[in-house]
Amino acid sequence: MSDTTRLPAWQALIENHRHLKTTTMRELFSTDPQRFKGFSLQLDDLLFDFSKNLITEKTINLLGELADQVGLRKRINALFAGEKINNTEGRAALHTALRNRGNEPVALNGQDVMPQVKRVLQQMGDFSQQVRSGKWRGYNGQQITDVINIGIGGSDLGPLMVTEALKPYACSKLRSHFISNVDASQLCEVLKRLDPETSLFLIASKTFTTQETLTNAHSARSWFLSHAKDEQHIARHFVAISTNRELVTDFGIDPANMFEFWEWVGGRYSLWSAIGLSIVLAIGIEKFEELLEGAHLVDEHFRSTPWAENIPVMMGLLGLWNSNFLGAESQAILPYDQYLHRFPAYLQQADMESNGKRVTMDGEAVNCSTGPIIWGEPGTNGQHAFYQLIHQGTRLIPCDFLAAVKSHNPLGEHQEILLSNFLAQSEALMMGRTADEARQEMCDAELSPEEIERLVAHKVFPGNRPSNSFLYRKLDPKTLGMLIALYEHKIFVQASLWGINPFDQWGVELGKQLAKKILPELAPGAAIGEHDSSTCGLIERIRKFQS
Ligand code: G6Q
Repeated sequence: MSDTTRLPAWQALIENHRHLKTTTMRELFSTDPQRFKGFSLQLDDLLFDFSKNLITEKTINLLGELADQVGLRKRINALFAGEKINNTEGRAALHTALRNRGNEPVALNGQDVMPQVKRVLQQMGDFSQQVRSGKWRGYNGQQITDVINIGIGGSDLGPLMVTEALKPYACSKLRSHFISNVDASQLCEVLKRLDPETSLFLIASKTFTTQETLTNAHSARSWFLSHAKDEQHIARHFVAISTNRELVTDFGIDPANMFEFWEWVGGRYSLWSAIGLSIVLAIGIEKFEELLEGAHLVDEHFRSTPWAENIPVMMGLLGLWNSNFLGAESQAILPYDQYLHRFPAYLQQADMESNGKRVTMDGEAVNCSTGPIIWGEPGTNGQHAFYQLIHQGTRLIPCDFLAAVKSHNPLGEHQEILLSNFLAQSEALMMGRTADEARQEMCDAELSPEEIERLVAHKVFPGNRPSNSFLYRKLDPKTLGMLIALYEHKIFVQASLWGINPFDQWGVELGKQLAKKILPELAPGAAIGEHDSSTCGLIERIRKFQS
């Protein structure tokens, strides 16, 4: 794996950046009235405007050359071809097969995976139809009213985010709940509101070994049995989503109630698989298929479109430009769409677990910063909280703004107010406000000359701060599928540019191992093992308060 920072295009980008440092986006916009046209792309109902970045056509060409020089086309082909691109785990990453809506086969080790993908999708559709229609009943003959997904990480964040985002399409007779944290407070608060006779638990775990999920699943099972009394009733109230048939059976779930997926589906890329069962129960199989169609549309776009017209490729390249050349350390995700309120948290895992790596696929140290810190909150709330730092702080924070033109809840002027704020923020970040403009404004407000000079530095906005805008007609399942797939591929593009493996997550292992070692030490009277003095001190304090 060659060092990306030594490639000719990287060196040329350094030069390009040196040149661009002497200009501003404000100037670039004023000298080119066609800038929006040149730096925006359209796919179906979605518009991607990246004109508010510090780039010229030359930058875009050089970024495209960088993509060529790292062999991005080959990487994309390998992804779709089911090659074992997750080299540290010896696995393919074939989430694109889960949303393959065409008729073409998808081969993995010479075998078409599509028949099994379609079979599970059919099983999800049949099951959800039974539950939603009231045919599937609890042990006392009552209809199911509450669906509780128990899972964590990739087995929680995706389905939770999508279920929230597509609430307008949800069945009003079924309430959705998501339990992830091993902190019992989350489970107990939900159980308080449930009736065991009408509750359906989905135990979502790829491995079926995850400590948090199994602890929550066992507690839910005990709670259920304390009411139902008979283990036979479990079959009507617990189903599993997993790759591990044996452990599912050991837990007491009938394998007939197991929804299968496969090792080639990474946890954080799994909402398209049986892990999406909670979504199907909420919105029905037809709407779920529309979500898959949106993602498939982006897959086709991603694998066949030239770099300069390829939205996820441009997202990846611009992110790299902002991080590695302009020095940005984070990336804010700012949906002006309340239904997307879990989107930043979902992307936090998708991006940070994928690209939070410091060695290349060959184990060599990387020579530049990799995955950005992803964070964000819906607008307009964030404007009254942290935007101050984005506008006038010392750090450069590229922002992704997302908005739907049409609201699911048209009410008075709400949507126009929301959209005017969406537009104003990216304009303000790009334009800023000069000292002269600030002076003029204060002069118009009849402030004294002394007061104006005292305040002017505080009223200046540096501007020249980059952002992308995503504008779509309405947040429907297809559009959501497109948005998620765009970000998934953006992450893949960046991993390819940096030469890292986005599909493993060894970084989560060490803490897990230590927690297993510490757990028995928290028992009364148990010996405390060898730790640093801070950890020992904390353990002793816990034990003191426990007693
Ligand atoms: C995602 C990660 C991780 C995983 C959880 C849950 O890519 O691998 O977040 O999804 O640790 O794992 P299980 O589904 O196996 O319980």
